[in-house]
Amino acid sequence: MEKELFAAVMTGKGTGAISTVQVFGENSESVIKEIFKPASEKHLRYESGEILLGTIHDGPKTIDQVTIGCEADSSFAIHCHGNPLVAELIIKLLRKHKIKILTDEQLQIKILSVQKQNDAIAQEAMTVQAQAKTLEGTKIVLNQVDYGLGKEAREWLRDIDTIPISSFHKQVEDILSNSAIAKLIIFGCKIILTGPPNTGKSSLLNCLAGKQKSIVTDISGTTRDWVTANCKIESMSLELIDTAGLDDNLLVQSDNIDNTAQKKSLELIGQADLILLVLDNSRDIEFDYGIFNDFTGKRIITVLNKSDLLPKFNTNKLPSFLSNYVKISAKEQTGIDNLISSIRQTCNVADFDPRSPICFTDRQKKLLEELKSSTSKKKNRVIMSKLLKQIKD
Ligand SMILES: Nc1nc2c(ncn2[C@@H]2O[C@H](COP(=O)(O)OP(=O)(O)OP(=O)(O)O)[C@@H](O)[C@H]2O)c(=O)[nH]1
Ligand SMILES: [Mg+2]
Repeated sequence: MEKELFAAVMTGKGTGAISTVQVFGENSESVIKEIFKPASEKHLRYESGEILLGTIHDGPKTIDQVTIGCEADSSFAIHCHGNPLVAELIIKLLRKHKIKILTDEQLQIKILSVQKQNDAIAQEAMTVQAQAKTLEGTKIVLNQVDYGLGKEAREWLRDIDTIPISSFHKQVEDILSNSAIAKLIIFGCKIILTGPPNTGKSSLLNCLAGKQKSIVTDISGTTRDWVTANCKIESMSLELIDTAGLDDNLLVQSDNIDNTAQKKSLELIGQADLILLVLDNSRDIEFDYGIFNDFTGKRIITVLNKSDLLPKFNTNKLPSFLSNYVKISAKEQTGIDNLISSIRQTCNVADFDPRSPICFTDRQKKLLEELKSSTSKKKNRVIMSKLLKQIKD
């Protein structure tokens, strides 16, 4: 039976200095030999670790001068010039040779499932990438195999005798804090819209979700049940939750529907990744910010809505943990771009490098926590090996 071969452009869509086209599958060597003309036959070996210089050609026509990295187990990386047209011509040529063209993520998964059966991080990456809410999230997870966490753990094992334990601990701490950011990109970010009644929370949800999801009226206390909407903003998948306006008078009242809605609002605030506190910029109201005292460690943005009207709100009254504010008008849809960039900055996702080492499963997190509190070299070696190989206790 004929063996299937696969290829993908592994580099980004734009023009760069070089592009990489990866060819993978049993017999890929024979196709490479057909399309590649080496610069010299001397010492020519298509073996793992070799780098070959030459040209790719389609019959008599030369496509580009390239280097080819021979990687383990039937995998070749063709590094050509960065103009996307060159990579496109190579892909076209590979298609002629009955090679199936995949996206870079699809090819990475194919390679992981064949080559990395004993690699615990690779196996976990294959499962988790399918659950990722954004393409950026998929990339972060897949990058942890050859770069990120996998690379870090392999280097730790290599350097364990020369690097002081305190330096491992620092690196583990960085990984754990980066993981909290990556989690928002991979699994999505839960954002709660809260604030006093009638400030425009439902209007803001409709504005961000780009559709009428929540009922908007000028009657205070319109939203009683919570309404959710999902939307994608750049690299983030947001779950927006609109809640009943927070009213401290209602909270102290005995059990009724409003009181229940108020309590539910507080519960949802506790579960959110980010709180948007929506206030009315056109009114000078008294509001008990003490309600948020329990949530001061959380990411909070104060949204001063109705900025299309005459400003009456005094921002000096905001306690310091609420002083990160953005002025918008949900009605006129102004200031929304500023709000979005504030969301990305507050969540630290704006400049997140997808190759940063992170953990993305409970197993990895548990092992890193163990590593952080261990001062024994012997124990650390075992933990690091477990991280890479899924060794049972
Ligand atoms: N001028 C102006 N009016 C707005 C703006 N945003 C909302 N409104 C109006 O304010 C009123 C309340 O809006 P909602 O979105 O229902 O407010 P809410 O915070 O969800 O209210 P509750 O659910 O009752 O807590 C409505 O009449 C909206 O049209 C805005 O940016 N500018
Ligand atoms: Mg509402």
